[in-house]
Amino acid sequence: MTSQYNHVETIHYSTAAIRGTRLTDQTYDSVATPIYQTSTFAVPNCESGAMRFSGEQPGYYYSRMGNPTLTALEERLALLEGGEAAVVTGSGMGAIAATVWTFCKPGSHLIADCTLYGGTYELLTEGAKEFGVDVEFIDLSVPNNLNHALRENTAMVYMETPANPTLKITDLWEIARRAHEYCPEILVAVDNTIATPYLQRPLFLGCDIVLHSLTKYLNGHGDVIAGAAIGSSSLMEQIRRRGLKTMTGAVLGPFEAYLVMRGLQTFPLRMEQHCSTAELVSHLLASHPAVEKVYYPGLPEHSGHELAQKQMRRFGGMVSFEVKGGRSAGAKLLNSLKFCLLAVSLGDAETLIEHPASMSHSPYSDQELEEAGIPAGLVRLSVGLEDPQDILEDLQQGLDKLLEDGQSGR
Ligand code: 7XF
Repeated sequence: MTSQYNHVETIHYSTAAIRGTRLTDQTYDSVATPIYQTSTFAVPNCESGAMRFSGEQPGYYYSRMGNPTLTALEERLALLEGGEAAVVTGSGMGAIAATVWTFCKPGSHLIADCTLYGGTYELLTEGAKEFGVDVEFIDLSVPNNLNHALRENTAMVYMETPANPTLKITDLWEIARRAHEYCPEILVAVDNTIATPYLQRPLFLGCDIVLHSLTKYLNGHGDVIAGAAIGSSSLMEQIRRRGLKTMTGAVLGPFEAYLVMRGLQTFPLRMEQHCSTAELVSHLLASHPAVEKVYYPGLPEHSGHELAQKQMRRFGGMVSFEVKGGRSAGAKLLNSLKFCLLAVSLGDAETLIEHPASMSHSPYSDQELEEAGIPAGLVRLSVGLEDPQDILEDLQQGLDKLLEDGQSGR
C-alpha cells in the first residue's frame, strides 16, 4: 500500500477522492482497486502467524480482522475525513454498534441527541439500555443542555448533524469543547452520513469519532450496504479488535469495499449536484401554498441556518417538509408522485421520498417522535442526480393536486 498523499490539505478535495491513496498491485500495477476475494491468508511460519494475531507483526491473516481491499477503502476514508485511521464495517449500523460496544460498558453513561436515525435510536434504547448502558436522550442543538447532563461516568456523547430526518443542526465545536472541558476522556461521536466529509469534517472541529453509513452518499449508487468509523489510530484499533472482531463481527466484503471505492471517484461532483438541486427543491416547497413548513438548513428561516453556514460547505441534498393537512395529506402526496421513488435510504442517484414516522423512524413511539421534534406528518426527500426539472415538476404536480383535492373537499 502506498499513500501518495498523506494529508487532505495538500491536494484538492476532488483529487483526494480519486487519487488520494492507492493500493498498489505488485504484479500488474492495476489502476482500479484490486479485489482480494479471500477469507484467509497463508502465513510464512508459525512464529509469524502468532505475531500477526497478537498485533506484533503487520500482515493479513483473516479477512474479519483485515483485508487489502478493505484497507484501501479505510485509507481513502481516513484521508477524506481528516482522520488518522478508519475501520470499515458491513453496514452503518455495524459501525455504530461496534463503536458503542467498544467504549460503553454496563454502568457507562451515554448522552445522545434525541433526533437520530430510527435504527440508531433502537440500538441505544433496546440494545445498549438492556445491556446496562445508561442512555440519556437530550436536545444537543441547545449546548447548555449538555452541561446539565454530563456526569462522572459519561463515556460518550453521540449525535447526528444535520439530524435524520428533521435536519436539525448541532454545533460540533461547542459540544466537543464542553464535553472535553468536563473530561478529556469523553468520546464525542458524530454520525456524518447526511453531511458527508465533503460538506463537514467533525474531526477538525474537535470531535473524536466520525461514523458513516457508506450505503448513502459516499457510495452513492444505492447498490451497497456498508459503514465506517474514522478517528485516531488508537481508537480505531480498539474498535477493530473489540467492536468489530469480537462483539459484532460486522465485517464488510471485499467486493462491497471495491464498489464504495468506485463510488468515491465521483463523490465531490455528486455532492455539488445534490446540493444545487436540493436548494431549488427547497425554494419550490417553501413557496407552494400546500406546504406547511420546510426543513432545509439552506433556508434562512431554518433554526440552524447560521450555524450550518459556519460549519458546512453547502447545505446538503436532503429536504424534509410538512404539507397542510398533516399525516393523511402527506400520505396522499407520496401516493401521487410519479417520478420520485417511494423508498427509504438516501444519497442515491435516484430521488427517494419517504414518511419517517412509519418507515425510517418507526422505532420511535408517537410520544418519542414528539419529544424528538419529528412531526408525524413529516415527509423526507433525498434529492437525486436526475435533471432538476423532472424532480421539480413531479413535486409541483403532486402538491397542486393536493391543493385541488383540498379545495374540492376530496
Ligand atoms: O446500516 P445502514 O448502512 O443502513 O446505516 C444506518 C444509518 C446510520 N446513520 C444514519 C444517519 C442513517 O440514515 C442510517 C440509515 N438510514 C436509512 C434511512 O434513514 O432511510 C435506513 C433505511 S431504514
